[in-house]
Amino acid sequence: MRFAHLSDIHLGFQKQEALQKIEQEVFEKTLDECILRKVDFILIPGDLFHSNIPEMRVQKFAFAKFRQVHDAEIPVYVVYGSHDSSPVANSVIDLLAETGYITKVTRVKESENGKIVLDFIQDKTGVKIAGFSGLKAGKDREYYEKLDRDSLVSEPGFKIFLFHGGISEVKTEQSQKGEYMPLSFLPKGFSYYAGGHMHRFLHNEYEDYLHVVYPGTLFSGYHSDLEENANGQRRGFVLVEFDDKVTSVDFIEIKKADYEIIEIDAENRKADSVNIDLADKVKKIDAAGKIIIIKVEGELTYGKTADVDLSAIREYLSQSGALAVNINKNKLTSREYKITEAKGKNKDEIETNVFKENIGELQSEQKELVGDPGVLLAKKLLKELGQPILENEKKMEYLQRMKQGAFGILELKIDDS
Ligand SMILES: [Mn+2]
Repeated sequence: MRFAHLSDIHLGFQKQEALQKIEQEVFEKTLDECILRKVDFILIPGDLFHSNIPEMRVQKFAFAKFRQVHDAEIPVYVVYGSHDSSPVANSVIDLLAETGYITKVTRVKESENGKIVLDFIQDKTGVKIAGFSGLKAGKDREYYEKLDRDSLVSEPGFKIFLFHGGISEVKTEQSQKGEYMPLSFLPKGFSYYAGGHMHRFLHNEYEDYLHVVYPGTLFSGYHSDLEENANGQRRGFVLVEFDDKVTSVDFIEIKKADYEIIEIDAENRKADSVNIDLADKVKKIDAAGKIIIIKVEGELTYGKTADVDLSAIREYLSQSGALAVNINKNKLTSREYKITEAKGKNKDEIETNVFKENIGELQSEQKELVGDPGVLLAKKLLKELGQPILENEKKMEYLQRMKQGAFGILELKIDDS
């Protein structure tokens, strides 16, 4: 018998059309592989979708695919991840569960002494499955602390535990940031621990926890995943063969795109020299049909970060037939103009000091933009733009309101044509 384990697909994450296409294709190809290999069931421990309500385009292709899996009589067992759950609203996961295409694993009974008792689901193969969803920010720990592990440990048979979250013991230096929980939070003695959340494939074995496995993302759920793809990180799902215990755990690679990555170290350089270097490196690669990742980091000695001009590079690359261009200059700073940290007793004072220090580094002939008037103006703008969207307000209306407010403060007329 065999089962497939996939996670962190983050359907709906991609914004560029070419990348959306790949996101869809790797998902479909993976489930096609599951059908082709006649797996007995599929496990998805979270972040199947990037948000609890992804756009209709995404829901449509996901439903179509899960219908095929359902028609092939392959059950799909799911727990929520941190991305596709919502503490207050329904999730597309719930719709898929209502149609019967997937089964939500977490069956919680709260016992009298405040312990959380989990029930098992039994698959037609006889395998017993229990699991815990990933929740947002800090809630996980609270629930795991209340988890009644004894009842889970004492259950006989081939058992699988589904979970979504990082484990301190499997964490490496390259692991993503965030919260990690101790391995001991998981119930001991299961045959397989199907993890989600870690975006790279990991298969670890411990004394009381055989086979703690994370398949990693299928394509990408963070921008850094694309960077890792470009640097050769394999992506795919996990195929597990078993009888009364696990007999093999194989990583099945699902390859979809070709990449080129250009990394520029801008440390101690001038913006102009970085631009020349970039143009040079971009001309040397064959961009056709590939995803191009550009990463510029370091501290410039001269020129603003905006002087590192990537729009021309983007234009050149798309004309050379690049499939998509992903640019990251989050870690690019400039000595000439750098946001300095400012202290203060309260929010208002900190804001004033941040603006004072940073505006102090600027020169402008427009007197209202510098000095004390500049600080006042910046604070007014910040207050205006800090307003949240109103309940029942449409996004377009909100954007319009923000624009009017901000332009009003700047005493600029807006062209609404
Ligand atoms: Mn994820």
